[in-house]
Amino acid sequence: MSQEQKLGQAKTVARALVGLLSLLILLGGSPAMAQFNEVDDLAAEQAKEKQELEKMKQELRSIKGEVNDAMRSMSELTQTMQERPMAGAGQPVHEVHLFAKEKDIDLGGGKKAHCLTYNGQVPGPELHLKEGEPTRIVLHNELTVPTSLHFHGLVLPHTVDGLPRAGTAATKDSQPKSERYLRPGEIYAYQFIPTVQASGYYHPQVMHLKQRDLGLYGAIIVHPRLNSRSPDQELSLFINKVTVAAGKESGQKAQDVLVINGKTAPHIPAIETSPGKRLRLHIFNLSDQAVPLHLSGHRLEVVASNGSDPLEPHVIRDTVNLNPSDRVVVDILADNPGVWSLASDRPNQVSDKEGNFPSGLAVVFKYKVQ
Ligand SMILES: [Cu+2]
Repeated sequence: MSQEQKLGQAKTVARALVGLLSLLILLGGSPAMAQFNEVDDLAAEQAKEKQELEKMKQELRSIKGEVNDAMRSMSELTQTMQERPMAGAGQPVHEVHLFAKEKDIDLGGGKKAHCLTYNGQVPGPELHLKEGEPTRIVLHNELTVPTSLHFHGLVLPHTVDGLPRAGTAATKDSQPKSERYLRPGEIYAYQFIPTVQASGYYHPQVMHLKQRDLGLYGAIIVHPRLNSRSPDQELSLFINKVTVAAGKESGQKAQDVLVINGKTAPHIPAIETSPGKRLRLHIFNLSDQAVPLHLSGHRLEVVASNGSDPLEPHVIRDTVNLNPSDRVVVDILADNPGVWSLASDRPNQVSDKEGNFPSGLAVVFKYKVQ
């Protein structure tokens, strides 16, 4: 074959190949291109997988972070709980001074009674303590007789509650029995860390209970450290019976008068609230009568009764019955504006012997005018 012939043949073969290639391209790409595409797809897939892997790693890292946070919170909580018995160390001390002294108290409507008081008021100051808070209550005896102090409803060491008693520092066993307590003019400090939430009241210990009847009492409330639902308003109500002595000059007859916080109706200050508020009342019955206490227009949510743990679910009542010495904690949702009454349901407890109404156990419960 000549050189030209060979060239012509090669051209023909090349043309045929080009034709075949064109056909293959038309049919969906050359095998070589197909291979290239596969490689591209694989690379893209690998890149995608890599991205997803990175994303998963990131998610894992964030989960790990969350787990670490949770672990940290758990260990902090455990530490706090382990530290509980030692709570209060290094904290400032909550100090309160109580002065036991005699005073004439106006029960309202000209009725006066000679009372024993803490700080010149009946009831004594309302004390608000916190779980774990170091507390010092200093009692100054300005009475003419010995006294003592008991924290009713609080769980305290024997070495604190009801002191002073025989054998303690402030007293001597050689002293006559009546002299063993906090003598007139003496001062005694009660130091403790409350560890359990409580709605209690302080008063002289059992040896001196007559002093309580004469006015020596006041609320002592221990608030929990973690409060899930705190009220907007909180107040304590002490129901008691006070004997008013006959007055030669005034012509006043001796009589028993039922009082709430040292006042008889209609002279008891009204409880004032606003729509939407949640009120918490700590109610103590120190009288010798059973009192069915009813609030009109509202319902009472009984939160605790006689030192119970907070009752869950709360019991709803429109009347709470308080036997002598009973104490209850009730919440009220102020959702019915108007002027209402919180009063005993027994007629003889809301009027006096002459039939005058209201007298005794009735408090106005009203909404502030806005
Ligand atoms: Cu008591």
